[in-house]
Amino acid sequence: MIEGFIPWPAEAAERYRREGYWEDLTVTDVVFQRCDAFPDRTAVIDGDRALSYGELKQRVEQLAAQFVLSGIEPEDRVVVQLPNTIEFVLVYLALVRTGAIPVMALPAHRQREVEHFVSTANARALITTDIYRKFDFRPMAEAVRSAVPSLKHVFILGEPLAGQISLHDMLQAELSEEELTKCASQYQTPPDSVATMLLSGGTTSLSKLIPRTHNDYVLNAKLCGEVAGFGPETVFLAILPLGHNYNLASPGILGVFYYGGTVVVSQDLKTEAVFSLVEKHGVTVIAAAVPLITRWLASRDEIARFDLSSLRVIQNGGAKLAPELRRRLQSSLGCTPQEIYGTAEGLVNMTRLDDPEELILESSGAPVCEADEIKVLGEDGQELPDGETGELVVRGPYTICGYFNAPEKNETAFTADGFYRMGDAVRKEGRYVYCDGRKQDLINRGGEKISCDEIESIILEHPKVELAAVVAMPDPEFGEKGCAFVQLKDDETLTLEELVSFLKQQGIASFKFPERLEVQEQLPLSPVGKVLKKELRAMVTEEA
Ligand code: DBH
Repeated sequence: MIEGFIPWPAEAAERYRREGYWEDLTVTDVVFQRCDAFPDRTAVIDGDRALSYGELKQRVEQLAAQFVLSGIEPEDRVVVQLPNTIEFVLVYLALVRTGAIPVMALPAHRQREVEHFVSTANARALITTDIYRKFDFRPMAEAVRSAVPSLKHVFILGEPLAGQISLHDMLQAELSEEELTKCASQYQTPPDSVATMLLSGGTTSLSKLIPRTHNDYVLNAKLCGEVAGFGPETVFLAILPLGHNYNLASPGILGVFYYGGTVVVSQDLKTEAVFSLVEKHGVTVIAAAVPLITRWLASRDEIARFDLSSLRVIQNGGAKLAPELRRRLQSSLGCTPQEIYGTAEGLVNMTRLDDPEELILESSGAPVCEADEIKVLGEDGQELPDGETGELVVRGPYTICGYFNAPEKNETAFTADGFYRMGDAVRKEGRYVYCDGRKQDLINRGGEKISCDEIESIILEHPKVELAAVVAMPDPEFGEKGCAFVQLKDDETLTLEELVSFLKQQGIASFKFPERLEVQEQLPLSPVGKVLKKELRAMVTEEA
């Protein structure tokens, strides 16, 4: 067991095994079972390229061996930052197959963030791409390598720089069965060991690492896939970043593989591109989020040109979709909306496809597992009755018992009896939860959670800034965007452009940049000197 990982208490683990939630299979065990059962079915489509399940297994086995030959060992952490491609799928499964632990960064992350992931995970390798969306990741990878001594290997999808390893070359290599078997003898994948590390939604400053075991992640994918109605005829379109828990396993690509369906991966979010893929491949379900759905509903005429007869379900994750928009998905696109309210730390709530209308339109769903214990707590930490709003907490067979290597954070992130605090204000009616808002100081920008604290501390590094507060402002498309309030040093001025260019230099993802700046003579303070964010939030909300 790697140091810094907190397993379930022995009694809980024993129960989850006894009751069949944990099957002692690894993530690649279950994927390979499907590969062996239906080798000719299509597993993944990416543009003009496709892999059958049989080919998927072969390619994963080849690449896994290449990783071992490059010096990657079981339990090594490997930060993966790749766009939605077939290679993403191969790299992810190949690492997991060997017992190395992929740490799922996003293509939007920049140096400051990647460096944080590499150093917190104590990662041995980084796998990224050459140029994506006009950004060159190769020099960034080198800068991270110079800053973090644990980082030995940099693998590049595309053209590597000197000293970097070409993923393409590794994917071309063909080892014999004998050589593959020899490499496989070095794999170590106990099912209760860590299979993957996900990133927390930046609730307090920089993201924490979320260790997910094989047993719990397989269960996560299996149950979410079941509630999504996945089967061999499923054609799932993945356009949001695959490194997010939502598209990776909730139900995501692992949920599809569990049931032998087909995944179409794409990086193109343009409405026309999305719906031409739906038509071309007979997509049955899309994993979407509020900004995309808002755009689709606003461009129904454009969409109507495509044959959407295959499309059954549009999933919404990341932030709550307004009931009226869910209704419009039914009436204009003829789809069932499926609300997915989950967290990378574990618990996933989903509406059921055959739920009564009221639940489908209004609720945030119910836990996917009967063994998920959920409670709503009041300010005093006592459980509240149904219908009253408080904080949702959870314990269960696929919810973590601690962040990786973060003892201080773990003190506050869990209750004394080991329930994880979701950080959202919800109320509950039986097993169904209803999201009412936020408890934590973050911005939910169309599903991407931005920590206000993280951005404030960077803005405070600006030489002209005396005091800063970042708050959520309402946005018709994204739900929320960030607005920065600053108090400047004497006689200084600051524009939004200047602020953004400063943040860019600091190497953070652009989705975190505030999209409005308010310079104030004096920020409102409480008697103890805390910025009164409530007032600032009220101010931007009123103006919007
Ligand atoms: O927002 C999320 O983190 C999220 C959304 C939907 C998630 O982790 C999930 C489903 O599993």
